[in-house]
Amino acid sequence: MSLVEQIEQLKLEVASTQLNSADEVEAFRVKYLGRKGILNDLFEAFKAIPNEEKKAVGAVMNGLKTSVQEKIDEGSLQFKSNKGDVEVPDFTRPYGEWSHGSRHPLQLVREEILSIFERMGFSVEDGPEIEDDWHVFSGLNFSPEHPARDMQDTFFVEGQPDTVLRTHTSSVQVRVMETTKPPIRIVMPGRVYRNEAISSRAHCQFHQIEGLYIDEGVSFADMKQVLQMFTEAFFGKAKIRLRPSYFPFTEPSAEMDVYWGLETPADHRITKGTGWLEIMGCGMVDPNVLAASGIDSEKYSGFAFGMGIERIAMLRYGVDDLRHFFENDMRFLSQFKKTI
Ligand code: 2NL
Repeated sequence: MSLVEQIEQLKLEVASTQLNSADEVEAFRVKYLGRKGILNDLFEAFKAIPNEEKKAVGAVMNGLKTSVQEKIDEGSLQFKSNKGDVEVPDFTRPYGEWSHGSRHPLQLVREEILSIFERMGFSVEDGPEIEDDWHVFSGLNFSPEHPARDMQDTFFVEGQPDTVLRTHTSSVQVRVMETTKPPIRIVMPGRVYRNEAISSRAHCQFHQIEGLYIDEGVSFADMKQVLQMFTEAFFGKAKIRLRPSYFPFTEPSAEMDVYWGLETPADHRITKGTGWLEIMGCGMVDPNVLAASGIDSEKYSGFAFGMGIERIAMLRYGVDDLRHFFENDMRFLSQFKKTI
């Protein structure tokens, strides 16, 4: 029998072999591929044949080797060895690298502010961002020619002159006043829109928290006390001052400053050398605003306030550029990770 015939014979044998256990697979492997196995014998014989026949014989030999290997692969897949070398996972082990996300700094600040007011008896209200003129302007004592109604300042829904993106969250407070009998004690967080076409970098979205407190006999002194308690709870700074100001929806109106101090160079920079920082606007709700929502302004009075969350977050975390809040750069955001 020639070498080629011998190999062809072996191929048939391999093809008809049935491997029925892991042991049989291993025995088969040793028989064919072992150090003293059939393929090594054939290789020895191969060395002796004339050079001009080597190419043809080599090809048939390779064919045999491939079918042997296939048989072994097939068998070992079917009869996986389980002689204790399979590691059984310990399901009670704690998961190793659990990477938690982080909450957005604006969200952290928002939650902290809300929880301070909730502890003082305020409840949180929510409302639509797409509003009508009444809830954003007219119901809040804005005169028909007030500049905030200008296309330059407010986004209008195309073709619908009565539909705007709210420019402050007071619109929700109007909705609550229309449907609720005092006492009203609410805080209203949310996104607001301004059409600030000053530069391509200008931001058109901001976040605000506004508050409203209406009851019989609510005074300016009550407002001052509530805002002072808030400032102390949030910033840990107790000294505030109120400066006269103007808003269409409050009378009298004021800006509230907190005494930040002048200890570090940064304090000098952010307070422009004064030590004082403006935190929010506030005032006694204008009787016209109460009346517009059907609240008896002879019987009830109230105060309201509003602050920008971005500004407060910049102060809290020492962020020097508003754009960090909107770019979603992981190097910025991951600094607000809390460990659980
Ligand atoms: C600011 C100033 C303020 C209000 C918001 C308000 C709401 C109602 C009635 C009266 Cl329903 N007033 N809100 C009052 C004073 C100031 O915000 O600088 N915000 C960023």
